[in-house]
Amino acid sequence: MSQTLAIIKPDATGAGHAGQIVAHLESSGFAVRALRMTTLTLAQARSFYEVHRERPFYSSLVAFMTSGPCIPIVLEAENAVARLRETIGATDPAQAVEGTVRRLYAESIERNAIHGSDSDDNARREIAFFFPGSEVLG
Ligand code: FUP
Repeated sequence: MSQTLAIIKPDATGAGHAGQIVAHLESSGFAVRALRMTTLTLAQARSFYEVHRERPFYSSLVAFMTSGPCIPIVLEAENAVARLRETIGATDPAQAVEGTVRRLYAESIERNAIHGSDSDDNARREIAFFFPGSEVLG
C-alpha cells in the first residue's frame, strides 16, 4: 500500500461537488486516511506551486487556488500515485478520458477540480505540507 495527496480545488468545492468527488475516489478503490477543508493563503499557494513559478499561468493559478476553500485528502491504495493520476485524468479536461474526475467536474485547464501528486517523492512532500505531524492514519 502507498499514499498520495489529492486536493479538491475551489471550483469544485464552490460548485458543491466535493461529496461526489470523495465518493468517486472511494469507489475507485482509495481509502481516505486524512481529510480537511482549508483556504490557502497566498504564501501557501505560491509555495505549493513553486515549481511553476516561471510559467505564464502561475499568478492566475495562485489567485484561483486562494479564491475559496479546498480539501486536501490523503488517499491510500496499491500504487496510489499512478492510480490517482489515472482516476483524475489529464490536466486539461478536454483531453481527459471519459469518466475521470476532471472530465466529469473540471471547468477548464486552470479550474480543473482536483490535484493529484505526480510522484512518490512529491506525494510525501505534499502530504507533509497539508498534514504535519500525526494527522494521517496509516
Ligand atoms: P497536473 O499535474 O495534471 O495537475 O498538471 P501540472 O502540474 O502540469 O499543472 C498544475 C496546475 O497548473 C494544473 F492543475 C492547472 C495549472 N495549469 C494551468 O493553469 N495552465 C496550464 O497551461 C497548465 C497547468
